[in-house]
Amino acid sequence: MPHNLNLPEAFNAADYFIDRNIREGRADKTAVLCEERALTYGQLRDGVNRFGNALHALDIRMEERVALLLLDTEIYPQAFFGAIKIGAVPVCLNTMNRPKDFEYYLNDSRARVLVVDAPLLELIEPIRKNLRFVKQILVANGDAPAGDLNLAELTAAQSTDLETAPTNCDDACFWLYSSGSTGSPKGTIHLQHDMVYATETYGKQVLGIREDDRCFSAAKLFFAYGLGNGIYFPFGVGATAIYLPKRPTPDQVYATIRHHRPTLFFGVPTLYGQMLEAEGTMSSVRLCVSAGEALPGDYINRWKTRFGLDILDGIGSTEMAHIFISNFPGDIRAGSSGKVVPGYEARIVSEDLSDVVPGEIGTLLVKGDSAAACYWNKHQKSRQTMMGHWINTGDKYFQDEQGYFYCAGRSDDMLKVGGIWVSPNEVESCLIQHPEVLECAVIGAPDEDNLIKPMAFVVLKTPQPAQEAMETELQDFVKSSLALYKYPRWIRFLDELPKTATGKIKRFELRNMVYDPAA
Ligand code: 3UK
Repeated sequence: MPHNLNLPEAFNAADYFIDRNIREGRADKTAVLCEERALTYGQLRDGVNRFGNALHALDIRMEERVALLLLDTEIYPQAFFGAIKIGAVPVCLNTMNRPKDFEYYLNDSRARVLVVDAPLLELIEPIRKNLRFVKQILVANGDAPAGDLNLAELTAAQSTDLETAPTNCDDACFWLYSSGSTGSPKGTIHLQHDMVYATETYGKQVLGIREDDRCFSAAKLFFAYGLGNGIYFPFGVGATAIYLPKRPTPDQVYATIRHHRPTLFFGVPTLYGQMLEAEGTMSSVRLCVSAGEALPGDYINRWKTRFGLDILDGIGSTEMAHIFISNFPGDIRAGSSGKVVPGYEARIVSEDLSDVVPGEIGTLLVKGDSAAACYWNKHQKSRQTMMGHWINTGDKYFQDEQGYFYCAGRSDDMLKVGGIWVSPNEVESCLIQHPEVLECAVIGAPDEDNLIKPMAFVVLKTPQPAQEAMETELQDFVKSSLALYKYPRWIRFLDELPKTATGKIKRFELRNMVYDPAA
């Protein structure tokens, strides 16, 4: 057995996270709260089974992909585990992306079914004719156009009995797309046992998650982070999940907390920053978690002063499914990512893969059985990242003498913006398409709270006196073709970009201009 969970070879994650709760007597316990709606574990199981039967009716087989483009509602876990229960493989898609991104995900994954929330259907219409493998679109939470099927009508006609597919504990279970600095996003293949491993390690041993917890993740379910917080941690212990379908503004988040009274709260650093500026209560919450990018230490202190609550910062990744290095309750170092989560191992290595000494910066490698098997159809990238048992995070880290890990940037140019990847390359390729742009370069620059946002350096074909108007025009240009969070928050116009003798842009000089304005 490659992992130490003692799972049987014949294992299906939907049986573990859904049916087991029924066998253990939780049929009448609340599994999901969403706005004014509540679903018991019994109702959740029925919904999962109906969805699985609906896929059977559409002739979906084991191993085929089922793409989910869904808001955070009670439909999400039903579709996710309904697919898994029949051995099909849900692919969770980021709802903030643009139509051409979805064309890529759907054709790359070869998903045969797409389940889309009615308000998101407009993201699919422009590329519908380019979808080479999707044979049926199911519309959730609203009307379906001719040719598509209404999910509620389809599932209402199905039985609530469904046999679990005979999957192996090492079968593919779900995919998430992860972006890289160059090339296309990578379909990251997670196995049936991965969610169990993350629950047993981070979920139980860091969060101490219990049956009476109520989990509210402002980070959406389509992120690896939100998927654990809102689906497999709560269902792994028979707890209750709280979903917010709307955009997680501080007001929406505080209102949800007041209404549904979570005990565990999960957010990204930018949200904590916004919540510190807004009115609200956290009175029901026992513990807060931050991940996605480094949490400014100042937020931890201000949060503690205002609410008397700790925020646990921890680093996780799509490839590892969830958090593998974290601060612990009662053991928090503001500004650090904390210590290794039991069940994982971490190394910081130099270029020759030898371990560095404490204080020295190196590349962070991590080992643990929630690691993805590989990337779909990306052999070289899989080889570079999945190094046997060790996964290369691409992060630069150092460890202090006490064993706390500190983030020190990336080994590629990738940026984390509001906890989500932005590839400077992608923003540059977009900007260069503007007729006035001769050359450009994008780097990360700190905002007033020291959180990173994209900044562009642009050389115009003809110098413009009205730079502010041009800045707005270029920002709008990026916003119109890329996901909103990717646009450059600042644009600086230069006469030329600093380059090496071989013509490569000297990004470090651009960074110096930002961090040391005198340079
Ligand atoms: C960075 C952090 C400093 C780091 C994620 C929790 O973020 C998640 O997954 P992604 O694949 O990105 C992974 C990368 O993000 N990062 C994440 N957390 C931190 N850097 N401090 C942190 N606390 O570069 C990492 O390699 O989007 C987070 C759980 C599951 C996740 N997938």
